[in-house]
Amino acid sequence: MILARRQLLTAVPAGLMLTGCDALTRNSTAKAVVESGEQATYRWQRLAGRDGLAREFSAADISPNFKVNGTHEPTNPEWQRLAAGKFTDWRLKVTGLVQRELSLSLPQLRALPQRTQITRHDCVEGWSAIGQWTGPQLAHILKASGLRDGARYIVFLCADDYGGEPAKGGLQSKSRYYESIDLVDAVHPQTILAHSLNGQPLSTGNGAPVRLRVERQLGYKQAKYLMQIVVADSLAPFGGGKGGYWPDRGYEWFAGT
Ligand SMILES: Nc1nc2c(c(=O)[nH]1)N[C@H]1C(S)=C(S)[C@@H](COP(=O)(O)O)O[C@H]1N2
Ligand SMILES: [Mo]
Repeated sequence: MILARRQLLTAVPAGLMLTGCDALTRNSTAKAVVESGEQATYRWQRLAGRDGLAREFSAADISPNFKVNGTHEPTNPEWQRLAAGKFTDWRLKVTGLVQRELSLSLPQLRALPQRTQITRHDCVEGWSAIGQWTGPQLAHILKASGLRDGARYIVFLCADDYGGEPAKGGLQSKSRYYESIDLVDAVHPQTILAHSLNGQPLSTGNGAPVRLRVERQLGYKQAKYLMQIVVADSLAPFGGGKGGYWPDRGYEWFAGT
């Protein structure tokens, strides 16, 4: 199944691999093929592999340079102010269908049990990088907040406004980056809120101070510059309603690898 998915991605003619995360969506045939692959992968993971782990690598496999993609540095004044203060005032808010709202500082996130994992990040643009990520499991945070009836999705709100590129379908305006996952991925052991890459605090480019790692999905799901987590029963109220910045522009919401 995993191989079939990769073959679908690599089967797209090189000429379609232009720039940005839109390469696949420029061709409707390629899009249809990829969409059927996405749905098959979603069903496969949900029915057969709920707890299946993404492959983990050894320290020797770590890429010397983890490419920065998408936003390189948020221009949002609030994020700029927090960065200038070394993120001591940064708080991750956890709101929505929770029993207790949370507001977590970096030291609080670091005080939770930590998971370190060396995984491969695959971007739809056609590049990959292997990195070692460290942070608390999202499951621990959701255990602390509790979930209320109706909770179905975890939505991640980021600090950056990313500009839509004219060639893409769907919404084109500059808008806030966000992403979302279902509860199966939310409680998966490899779903962490990473504050470190290769043993160092996240660089600005790689998503400081904290980013999502949801290792069984593609690069665009790995939301950087996290500000808030919302537990929701529907994706309709967020952004363009499709569950993420790139899903609003034609990408699959479930981006299984
Ligand atoms: N907030 C935010 N998260 C983001 C992006 C972004 O532009 N803004 N780009 C996505 C894409 S397409 C990829 S491939 C990865 C890139 O992460 P990196 O810069 O650490 O390589 O982040 C994803 N998460
Ligand atoms: Mo990407």
